[in-house]
Amino acid sequence: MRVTNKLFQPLALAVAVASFGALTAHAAPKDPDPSSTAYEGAPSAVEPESARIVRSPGAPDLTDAEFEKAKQIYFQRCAGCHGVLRKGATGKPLTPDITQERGIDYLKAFITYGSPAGMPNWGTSGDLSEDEVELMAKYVMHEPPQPPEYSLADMKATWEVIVPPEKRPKKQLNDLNLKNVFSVTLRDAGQIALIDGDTHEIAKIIDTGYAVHISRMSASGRYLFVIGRDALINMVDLWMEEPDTVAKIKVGMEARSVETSKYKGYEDKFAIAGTYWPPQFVIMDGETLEPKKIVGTRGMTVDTQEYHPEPRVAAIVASHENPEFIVNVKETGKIMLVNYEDLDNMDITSIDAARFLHDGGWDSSMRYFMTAANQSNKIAVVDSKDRNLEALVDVGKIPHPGRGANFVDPEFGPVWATSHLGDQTIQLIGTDPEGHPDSAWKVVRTLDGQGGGSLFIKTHPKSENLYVDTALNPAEAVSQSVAVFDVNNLDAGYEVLPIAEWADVGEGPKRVVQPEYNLAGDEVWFSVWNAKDQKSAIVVVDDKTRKLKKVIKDERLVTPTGKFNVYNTQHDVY
Ligand code: DHE
Repeated sequence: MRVTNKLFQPLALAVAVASFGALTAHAAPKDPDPSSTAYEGAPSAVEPESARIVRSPGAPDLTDAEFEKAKQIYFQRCAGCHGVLRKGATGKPLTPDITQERGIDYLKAFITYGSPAGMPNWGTSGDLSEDEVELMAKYVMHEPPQPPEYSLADMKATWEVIVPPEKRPKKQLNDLNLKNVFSVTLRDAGQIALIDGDTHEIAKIIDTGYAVHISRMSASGRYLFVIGRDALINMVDLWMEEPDTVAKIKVGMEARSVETSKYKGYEDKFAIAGTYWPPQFVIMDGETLEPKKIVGTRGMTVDTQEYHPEPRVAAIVASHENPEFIVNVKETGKIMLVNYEDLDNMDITSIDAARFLHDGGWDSSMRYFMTAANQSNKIAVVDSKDRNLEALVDVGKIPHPGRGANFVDPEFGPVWATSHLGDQTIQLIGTDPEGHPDSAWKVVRTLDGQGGGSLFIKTHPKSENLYVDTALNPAEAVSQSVAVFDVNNLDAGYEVLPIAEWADVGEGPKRVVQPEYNLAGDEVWFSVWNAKDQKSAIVVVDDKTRKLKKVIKDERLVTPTGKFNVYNTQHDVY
């Protein structure tokens, strides 16, 4: 099987690389980690037409039509790893000083055959024709075309308050048990589903941005914020008779993260969104999304201290200890503590962590922010109270915790755990410097899971189970099931739950992704993520018995991925 289905872009490569094993006619590169390549290699939401062509001395000339075609291919296939400006991210830098020195034949061979370090074999896989390989080799010898910037005026031009605050309900007008509602990402439909956690019924489908990504809750639990990869934010009022979008804004060309202020006295006051392009974040009014303050993230890297023109904004969390947002700046490796008390005299503390900051979450005390510097194979620990770096912990290959999982290890006390994209391990880091000083900020235990390609890990304060997905593992049996450990008996190993089999949705990749608990902590929900034109489902597991409780099937559930329980997201319970 070769997947060329554009509707299923982010996974196409993982599936394709995995299936090369069976197709011996194709010489697949010895990619040690196909899952992570596929994950990072998703298409960029930046519109190629918007990027200005720069013809460069020393590079083979291209016609305007060739430039346009190359830009399309680049933004679709390459920008996810090499960056919009080709300064290097997961993939190597491809600036003309480097590419012109390598020369056209070298570049053609590289694009055709790939590399053991993870560059896909675009030519031999048949994804790019010989002409396209040559075109891309010539294209990368020119200066990277730069997409436009995005200013306050640009944002304001897209900003819409659909229902102004004074016209919104004064109390909840529907009879949903809001604390147990789930906002479910319907990725390729550009929608979210609000699912009633008590009845397992879809309460409402709401249109959102393109390739919608995550949901976050306001501190009061009333407003739901949803961001698409196209940087469109929808603010949904859950108190309305029929919850719906009350404000929206496009904050850039490509984005992944949104959050709202949670510090005492600032509940629902501000929202923040970070963008991949342009590299910046914006602070907005928490009730209307009016953009207030844009801050650029371009600057020097933490290690070599060289200028990076495109440091993307990854995870953002709201501090509970100070009136601050904590912002991961991916390519420079800096964590910014952004104080929102006085936006005209803004106080920003920049913490040097490690490059390629990505996702993360709080420890159980909600004082320490634990975040993955994924390609550096480290977890950075930020003390949000003292406002500094507490530790940098070496972990396995490409940690990917989501928000991580907090529980009490029988031997080492409170721990926060991460799984990995690049290996099969789950690692537990001690998080209690007062009560268990010997374990603090150390990997105290390493568990073996089903395999690499793990994206998310989850438990709940009321549960004794720790669930680990392996959504991007190349082996079907592994990507379609999850491992579950008993947190009181970790040495006993794991049980495998065949989630996709339980869903019984028929053909397709059916990747099982992102465990999420309900309010009571007695059910855990999994997405069975199929292609857009195939059947997907949500599988609800009884946490006590680890048995199937319910399969939520509905033709409106197109490509479900992330699920965000209102209460758990509002209170950072994980
Ligand atoms: Fe995500 C969180 C970036 C691909 C599902 N993802 C995040 C965060 C970042 C990020 C920075 C943390 C946000 C925060 O906490 O503020 N994701 C990226 C990418 O750059 C990447 C690798 C490639 C891309 O081009 O987008 C990517 N992500 C994916 C997927 O393919 C996933 C699996 C399916 C999908 O819906 O697109 C996916 N990402 C998620 C989910 C979360 C997330 C479900 C939130 C997890 C949570 O529990 O909080």
